Amino acid sequence: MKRSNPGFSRRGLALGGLAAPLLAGRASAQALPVPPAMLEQGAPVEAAPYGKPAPTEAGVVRRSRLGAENQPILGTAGSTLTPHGDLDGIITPNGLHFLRHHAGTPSIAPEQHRLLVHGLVERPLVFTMDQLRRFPTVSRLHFLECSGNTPFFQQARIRPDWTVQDTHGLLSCAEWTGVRLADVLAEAGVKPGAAWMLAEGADAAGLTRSIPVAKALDDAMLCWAQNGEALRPEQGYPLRLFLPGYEGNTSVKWLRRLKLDTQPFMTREETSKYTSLMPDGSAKQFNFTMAVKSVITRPSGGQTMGAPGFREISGIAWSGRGTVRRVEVSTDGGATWQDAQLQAPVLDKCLTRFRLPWQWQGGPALLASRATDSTGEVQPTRAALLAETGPFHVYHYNGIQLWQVQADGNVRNAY
Ligand SMILES: Nc1nc2c(c(=O)[nH]1)N[C@H]1C(S)=C(S)[C@@H](COP(=O)(O)O)O[C@H]1N2
Ligand SMILES: [Mo]
Repeated sequence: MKRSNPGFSRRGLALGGLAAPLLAGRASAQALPVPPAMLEQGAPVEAAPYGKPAPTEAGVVRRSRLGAENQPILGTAGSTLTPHGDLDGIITPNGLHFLRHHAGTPSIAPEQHRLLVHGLVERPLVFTMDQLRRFPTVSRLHFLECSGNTPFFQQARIRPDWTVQDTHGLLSCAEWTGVRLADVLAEAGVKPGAAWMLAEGADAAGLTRSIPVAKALDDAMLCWAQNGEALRPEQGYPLRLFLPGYEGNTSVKWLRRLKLDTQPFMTREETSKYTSLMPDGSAKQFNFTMAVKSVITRPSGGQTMGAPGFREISGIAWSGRGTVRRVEVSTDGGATWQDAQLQAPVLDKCLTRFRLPWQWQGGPALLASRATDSTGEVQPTRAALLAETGPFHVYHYNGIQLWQVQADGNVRNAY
């Protein structure tokens, strides 16, 4: 079941301006029927030991990208996407955090889980979960984005019926809790010359990446909680590495081993995969940081506008390099731009919600958003990005997303 335009068509607002009445031609309060109340007792409190969304929200779910069904991928080596068109604010509920697995979700008993820290350290150490929890704890809000989010794809494979879930669903944002990796490494004692750290997962993929020790000592975390509760099994229970602002692949789930050395380890995921082929035939390797990016989530692909009048344009912006400084919105395909409001909090390497009031006249409109981050970097157009990267690029697409509002009120993907 798929909801088209949740919350958007429902609000058939027809404001003549922000100060005008919400709904033109509404009846006086006395003539309005009182909304019905339930006379019988509702479901008992014990019926919901762990709360779930209302049954009528059952269409707000993760799913794979439209068109991906035809790709010969294994069910354990796949991904499902966060439905950003149905969400608001900046936090992704745990049940809707996107999934990307290379060999499915392993089932790990936390009391049996161990983290080995070895290589160029004074004292090789093995930690239990209880021992890790004795370090000082930190909680931080950060986005996590797969570098394959928003595929480059040749124009022919891009579908006009894609929603923001299809185009930007390999992105989520949560409050992550754990310990600073720097504290754990201090316990082991980093030896001089240690410049790279291997991080290895306990899943069947044995996913391994080389991380600069500078990042490990900066803001890296070893996490066991997400939005206040234990990590979901799919997010790496009982322990995951979290590297704020880095491509999602490096935040190794089900983390079991860290090894320090002078050189990168040249694993499969950083040689044959997760590199970017450039037009001159060379490949970008260790391209970690996610660049500045934004997308309008409402109105967006698959939604319908309803009656002409007032609409709020709303979306999310983020940068792996710092905070979002500015988001501009265009309703004419980039000919003119207006500054959107950034809703607090605006945090480091975190989703930022932006909003802009808009009068939709009822005709076609081409919506776009353009973010600038705290380093001054501006989100490029698709054309500018393709000119720079060439046709073989797969990862790190951060181009401006266009949504076509049609005269009939349907919204379509137009990038
Ligand atoms: N051990 C392990 N870690 C992993 C993966 C994996 O398959 N195995 N997938 C990576 C990829 S490609 C991404 S984008 C993120 C996705 O994290 P999520 O599933 O919690 O959203 O985890 C990364 N860490
Ligand atoms: Mo990924």
